[in-house]
Amino acid sequence: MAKEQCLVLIKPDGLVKSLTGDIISKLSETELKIMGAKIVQVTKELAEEHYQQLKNEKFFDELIRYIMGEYHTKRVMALVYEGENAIEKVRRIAGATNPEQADPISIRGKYGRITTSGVFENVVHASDSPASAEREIKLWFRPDEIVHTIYPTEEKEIKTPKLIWK
Ligand code: IDP
Ligand code: MG
Repeated sequence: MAKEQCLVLIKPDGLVKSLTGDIISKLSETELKIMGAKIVQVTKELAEEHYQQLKNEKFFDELIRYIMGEYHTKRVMALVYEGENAIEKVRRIAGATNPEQADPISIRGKYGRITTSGVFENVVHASDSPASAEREIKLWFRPDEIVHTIYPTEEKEIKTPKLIWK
């Protein structure tokens, strides 16, 4: 089995409930390596791009509000995990999409809930295939934010104003 990557997001409900430590500890059982990690304030553009495949679902607008942090805190933790069978290992520990159907000892089973308005607050996101992992990692991370080059890169001269310390 070849080395695989998996994008993990700790969603805003996970951050507001201070579950980041528990989630990262639980995921360490996989013995996968973390290759990148950061806290992100999710824009509408990023949210819609991330969940592009679900844009025709009736829950899409609420899902976008949820991942942007409108219900909790405007922060998401994004992590890149790498290792053999990474996607299956992470998704097994994450649990089923519907937190009420998730194994009670999985992350979603333990900490997730469905709100009365029907939002699946399921605490984490995990890529579901190598192709979606590649698409998602490239969406959430720049090449220099990951400790080694997973996907081919190129050097390009880009002149844009950059925020620096004053
Ligand atoms: P996954 O996160 O287990 O891969 P997807 O089908 O890719 O599941 O759905 C992405 C996210 O959309 C879910 O994690 C959940 O937050 C939300 N979602 C999926 N299905 C439903 C639903 O039936 N009702 C409300 N939210 C849903
Ligand atoms: Mg998915």
